[in-house]
Formats: sequence, C-alpha cells, structure tokens
Amino acid sequence: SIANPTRQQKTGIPIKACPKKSPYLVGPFVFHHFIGTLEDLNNKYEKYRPELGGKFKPLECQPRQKLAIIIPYRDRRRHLIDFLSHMPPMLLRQQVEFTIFVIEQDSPEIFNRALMMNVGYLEALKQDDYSCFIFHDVDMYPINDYNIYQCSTSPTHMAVAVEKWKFGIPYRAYYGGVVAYPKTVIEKTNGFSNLYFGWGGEDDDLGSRLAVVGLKFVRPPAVYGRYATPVHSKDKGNPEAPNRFRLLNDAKRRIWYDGLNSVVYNVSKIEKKKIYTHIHIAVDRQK
Ligand code: UDH
Ligand code: NGS
Repeated sequence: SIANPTRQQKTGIPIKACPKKSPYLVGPFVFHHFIGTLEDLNNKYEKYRPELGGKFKPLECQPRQKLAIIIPYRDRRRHLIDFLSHMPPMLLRQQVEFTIFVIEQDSPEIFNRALMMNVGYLEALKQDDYSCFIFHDVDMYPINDYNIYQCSTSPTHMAVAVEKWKFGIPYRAYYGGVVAYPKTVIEKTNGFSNLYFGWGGEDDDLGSRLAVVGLKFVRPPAVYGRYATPVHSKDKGNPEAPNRFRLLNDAKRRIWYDGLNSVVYNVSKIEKKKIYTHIHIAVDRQK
C-alpha cells in the first residue's frame, strides 16, 4: 500500500527514483464534497507524515520534481475544504512531491488573481526550491489521475475538459483554471501581470506573455484533462475588470516591467498547517 513506509525509508538508505508512470493510477475517479471541517482534514493524512506546512513526499521512491500548487484565494472556504480533501489522495497516487499554498488576498477589496499567482511563486520559493508550479483555481477538481501534476519543459494548460462547459473549453485560446509552469518558464515571462483587479482577462494576458518569449503551451488529451466544477454564486469583490480589454491590448509591451520584478505586497501572516500553507497578503492598489 502507498501508506506503509518501506524498509528502506525506515533505515534511511537512499531510495530509487520514482518510475515514469506510477503503478497506483486508476484513471477516472469521482469528485465528492467533503462533509466535515478543515480540522478534520488536517488529521486525515497523518499516516503520510507530511512536514508542517503540508509538504508531502511519496514514501516509496524519490520524486523527480518538487511541485508547489498555488491557489489564488479569498472567501471560498467550502471550495477550499473540498480541494484539500480531493487533491492529496490523487497526488499521492501520482507519486508527486507537493505542497499546497493558499494565497489569500486580505486587501484591497477588488480581487487580483494573477497578482496572487506572482506572490505564490515568490513566497513558495522562500520555503523550498520548487521546480514546478501549478496555478490552480480552488473550484476545479481533476477527475482523471492520468492528468499528471508535473511540469514538462513547456507550460501546460491542464483544464481542457471542464464540466461547466460541457467538458470542453469556452474558446480555443482559453488559458484559465489550471496551468503548470516549470520555474524556468515563469522566470522567462517575468511571472504574470499585476494590473488586473477584478474578473477577466488576466488568463488571456498569461497566454500573450508566452507568445512574446516564443513559447507555446501544450495540453493533455481531453480524456485526461477533465475537471469537475461545482456551480457557485458570484463573488463579492470580483466585478468585471473594466479596463481588461485595454490592458490586453498592450499586454505584450508590458511584460518586461509588469510582473515579478514590479509586484508589491505585504505578507500579513503565514500559517503552516498540517496539510497546506496559508499565506495572507495585503496589496496596495496603485493608481
Ligand atoms: N477566487 C477566490 N475568491 C474570489 C474570486 C476568485 O478565491 O472572490 C479565486 C478562486 O480560486 C477561483 C479563481 O480565483 O477559482 C477564479 O475565479 P473566477 O471568478 O475568475 O472564476 P470562477 O470560475 O467564477 O470561480 C466564474 C464567475 C463568473 C463571472 C462571470 C462574469 N461575466
Ligand atoms: C473570457 C475572459 C477570461 C475568462 C473566460 C472564461 O471572456 O478571463 O472568459 O470565464 N476574458 C476576458 O474577459 C478578456 S468564466 O466563464 O470562467 O468566468 O477566463
């Protein structure tokens, strides 16, 4: 079983690299809402012995990459509980080393998803030398474990068969929901734009950054890249960004000065929970 430490683990003798394909994969699996609290979940994974802050490692082999899952977040507790219940079992079957970072925007009122992604990247790297980053909406739940949570050399758009669009995507160039980036690619694109306050456009902006640096994103086959998306009501504090079309128009010009090299934020709190790391962020909205 995946849960039992091997003799090698107990004796501390180095263990061999994880296989290219985990033997534990099952293919399609089901999304269930979790009935319970965050505290219940915190105790659910004790047998996997995650390090504080929620660093999970496969017990039986040496993983190939270190993955940070970054969730831009605010006021979606129910979704977060479902995420934290749904993801670790799948990732453990995939034999992935991972940590989930929840990046919560405390202020200002208008939400900025891509800025939270920049913050997540920078803050995760202060904790460990992650080589792979998956930026993930809190309300998208993978339902096929052949959709492997690892980075290839290309950026990858993972959410390609999304329930709310009848297991499709809304338009060909859609680049939202879940994207995987090796660290090297994030460095190349100067991360993401900090200017999209409110809903819409920031994901299209990520896509145009790739074009500037001459990269294309890839996608897993639609039979694997499947996501359950429970319906929810509209968020407060995330009205449509009125300037998003204007921003998109000069997205390609802004890449060198709007991104990781210009992001300004304050960390108000870092909570290292048993199964994930919760970081609270305050941003000054510059006019
Ligand atoms: N998010 C939050 N809190 C918020 C807003 C967004 O946590 O208040 C995060 C969360 O991870 C969410 C992601 O940002 O999954 C994307 O949010 P979104 O509002 O862009 O997308 P979602 O699919 O909702 O969750 C779609 C609302 C449709 C608005 C249509 C306007 N024309
Ligand atoms: C496009 C938005 C994207 C968004 C996508 C799906 O119109 O940011 O819809 O939205 N682009 C612009 O507004 C320029 S969804 O149905 O998930 O709310 O991701």
